Amino acid sequence: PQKIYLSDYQVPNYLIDEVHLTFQLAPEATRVRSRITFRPNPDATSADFFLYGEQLTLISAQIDGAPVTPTHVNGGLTCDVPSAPFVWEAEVEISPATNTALEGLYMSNGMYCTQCEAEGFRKITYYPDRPDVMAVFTVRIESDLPVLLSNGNPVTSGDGFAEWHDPWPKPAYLFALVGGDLIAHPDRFTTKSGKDVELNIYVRPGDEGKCAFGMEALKKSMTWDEEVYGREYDLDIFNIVAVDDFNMGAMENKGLNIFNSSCVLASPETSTDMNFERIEAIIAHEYFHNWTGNRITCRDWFQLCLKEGLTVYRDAQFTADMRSEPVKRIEDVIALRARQFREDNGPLAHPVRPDSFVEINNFYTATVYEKGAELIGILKTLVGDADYYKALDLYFDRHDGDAATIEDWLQVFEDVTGRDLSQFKRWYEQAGTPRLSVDEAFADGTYTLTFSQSTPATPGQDHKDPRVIPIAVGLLGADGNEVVPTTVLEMTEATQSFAFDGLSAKPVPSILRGFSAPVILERDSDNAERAFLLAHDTDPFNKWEAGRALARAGLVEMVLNNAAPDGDYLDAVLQVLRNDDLDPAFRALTLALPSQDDLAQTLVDLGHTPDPTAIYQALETLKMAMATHMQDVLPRIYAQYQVNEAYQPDAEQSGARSLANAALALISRTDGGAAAQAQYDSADNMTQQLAALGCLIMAGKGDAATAEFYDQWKEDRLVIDKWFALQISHAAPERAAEVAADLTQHVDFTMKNPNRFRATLGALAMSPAGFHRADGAGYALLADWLIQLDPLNPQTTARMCSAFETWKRYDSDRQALIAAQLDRILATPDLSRDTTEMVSRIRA
Ligand code: BAL
Ligand code: ZN
Repeated sequence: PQKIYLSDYQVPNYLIDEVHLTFQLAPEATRVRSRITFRPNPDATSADFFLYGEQLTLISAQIDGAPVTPTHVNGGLTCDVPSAPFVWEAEVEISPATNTALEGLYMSNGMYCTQCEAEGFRKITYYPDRPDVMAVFTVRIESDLPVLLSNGNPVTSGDGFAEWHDPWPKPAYLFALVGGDLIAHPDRFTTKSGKDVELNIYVRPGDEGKCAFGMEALKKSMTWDEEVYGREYDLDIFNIVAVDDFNMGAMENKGLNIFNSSCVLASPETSTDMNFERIEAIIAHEYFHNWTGNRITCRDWFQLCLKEGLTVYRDAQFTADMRSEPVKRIEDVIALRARQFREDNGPLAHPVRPDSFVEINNFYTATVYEKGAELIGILKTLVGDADYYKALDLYFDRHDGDAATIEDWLQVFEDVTGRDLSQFKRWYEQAGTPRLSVDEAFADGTYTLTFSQSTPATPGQDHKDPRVIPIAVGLLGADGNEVVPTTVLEMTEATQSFAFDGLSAKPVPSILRGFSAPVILERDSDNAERAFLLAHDTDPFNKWEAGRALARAGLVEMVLNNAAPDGDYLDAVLQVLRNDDLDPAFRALTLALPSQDDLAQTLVDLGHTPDPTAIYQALETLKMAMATHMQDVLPRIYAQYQVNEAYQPDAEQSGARSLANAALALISRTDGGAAAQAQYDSADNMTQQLAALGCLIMAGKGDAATAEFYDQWKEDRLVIDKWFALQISHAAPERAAEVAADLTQHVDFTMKNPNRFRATLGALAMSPAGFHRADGAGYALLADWLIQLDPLNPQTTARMCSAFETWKRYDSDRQALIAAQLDRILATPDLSRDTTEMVSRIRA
């Protein structure tokens, strides 16, 4: 497959002023008529006219009203065109009902919907489908369906048709169309300048009771963006539509956001606290894209992080403001390490701004999104809050209506601050997670920290230059009091020392507070110091981090040397558990152990080959030790943190439930599942019902509840996704592959729904001990299903191949088994470009 390079970027040869589209919807024969006013781009170096188009049947084409016969070429068509502005008209036929790739116009449960990012619009009509070609769209939809939606404001509608006009020029990837028998959950919002906006969440009949939370989240997001970034909404209407079959979480189409139903529908009975938090964040994320993504878009797909990193950063700020800042930071760092560090450390590592790709869909990654967001955080730390917001104001002023680049973004900061950001730019260009090692010295009242940074080679990048790393440090005295509050050290060299004067004794450092940069801190520390920081650090992130480091160290000893659970760890965590002054959500996070995958990577970093079974067993042994060590306190905690008020998915209640459920998980290891059964029987919300079911399965008492759960929820597809995933994630490792295989035979399993596919095969891939079973059954099952899914849905198939990205960590037997599966996938006839690229990169 052909690689595309950032360095080959050329401006478009033709620009567009206006686009008129008419859709006559029919499941297998939708007609799309386009009328596009083109003009030559004065900056272009070529007059060639090329329109992308895939899976289209061209019915007719005209230029300035005269029929033309374009030449079909790979991926589109070319045509002789006038040298002055001209009108292109075409009619094509497409088949939404058979579009299982869920890209372009497709059908989901009788409803028409679209997904055009990144390059789906070319499956709708012939078009210069690239983000730097922006146009004003007018859309007419003809269909008997009661709800017909597109971007922008409604113009007119009548029996069997509706017209929409979007006054804001946009690239084709932000186009959207929906047609269906849908019900609106309506509301209104008044912007700060007094503009009245109609809001709707459209859902299929039966889901209308699950919209209220999403609507509140939308209104909160609109207010927050006005208050924090000064950004107001800019159309008369904002529509959200929930769709069951969707490859991503959601999509920020101008004025018509389309959501995976799992990312918008919520009710206490069917959604967990985590679901609620995630839905709030995704609604905010898509809404915030209206400015960071839509009003200012990307020049080309290499700049994807320009909109995604910034928008993830903004949604994280929003969640921190709505909920708890430290808890959000800890959750984000756990996810960053689990997904992005893992990616950065393996064959799929790529820069936050990649410089080449075969299939852009393969670059909607944790690196582009989450590391991209970390880079915004670094920049904000380096320039300070005031200059950050000044730079953002300038960015919105200067680039409103532009298709911009990372260079444009950095220039704004350079202009506001006078700083040279060329070294910072390396963060966008160099893949890999920097390792930061630390030496310390104390003499004559001066404490010196010496840091060294290095980044391992990544595919295609052997050499790495030092980056600018903001290292937030605080120092504590032996009595636990802070002697130096948080100070940001700006590291720019490969090795650099920083001195703190006037200290009466050697302090205990708290380094990388708030996780001030996405690096791996390599510091020789001992358990006494970790326990000290867990008890005394004033920085909540590093307090949690100390507990995690303590847990990790003990678990490594258990895996490698068959050590007993570390008593110091058990005591330290017990102190945290008992401390009612601490936020319950924070305590729950401290009680949670590093994941199997985290431990596998830790062992690799220490020079060992991880044994997935040994890691699983060490975690089980430690959990049992925690359950017995804390036996006297756990029932008190469990009882104390029951919520007696009506269910609210807010930070306070969900924090209490998370601590109570963490206690329940430990109690269930010693009480035979009695407490979990009681909770299961009385639960009136999904957070408690699902937690109890998980505990029952782990206690070997889950059969009856698993069957009951299915009977109760069999009509609710989102709850049944949870039912599929939980049985696999909580299965004993030796049984996980069989449980997953059995569930693929269940009447409710379908490969056509990405959520269900991920709930089944994705759950297996995310259960390391089960997935990495020594006989390769997990690998074979996943490969079987990826091979079956690929012809239907290449995008989801390709993304799920990342399950294999850690394969080189493991022993030679497992590597051989995985290599055989990767080769089998690659040898599949007609394998998609998406999957071919992913598997080839992993296999390399
Ligand atoms: N732009 C794709 C979905 C999202 O990041 O919001
Ligand atoms: Zn986004």
